[in-house]
Amino acid sequence: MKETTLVLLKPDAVQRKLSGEIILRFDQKDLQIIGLKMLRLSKDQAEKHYAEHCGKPFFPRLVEFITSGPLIAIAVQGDNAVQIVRRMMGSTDPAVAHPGTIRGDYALTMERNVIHASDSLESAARELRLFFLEHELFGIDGGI
Ligand code: FUP
Repeated sequence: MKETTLVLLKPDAVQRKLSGEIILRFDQKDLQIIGLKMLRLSKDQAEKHYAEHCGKPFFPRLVEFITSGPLIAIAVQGDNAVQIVRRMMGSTDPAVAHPGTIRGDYALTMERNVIHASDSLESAARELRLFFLEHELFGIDGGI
């Protein structure tokens, strides 16, 4: 089934100039980029995006990190895009992420793990709305 998922190239990825290499992986996989923008999140936007982690010990540092500089938000579309992009991304902790995955290849620590991708269709729908207006998405058949 055609799905659209939200990818964030986090501030460490932008600062380390990894965005090109990561975007190339989605292109090579034949996924479709249907929206892309650079922005810096406000504290409020970051807290909304990571609402499920509110109250956890790592939450303040997570919000501080994700708001620390510009990030690149990408809407990625394709068959089973949610699961496929999660698999390309690798485990949350780069210490156990397999080589060949994005986190496995480019990240060293959980607090600077380079990339976010939605973990379900429901999260994808919610997160895409936080980052993109309808007219900013260019789906293959016009929709997401
Ligand atoms: P993921 O879906 O792989 O990005 O992982 P989570 O949604 O569980 O976590 C979101 C972000 O919180 C991770 F990218 C890194 C950070 N995090 C920590 O810093 N410490 C933890 O113990 C868990 C997550």
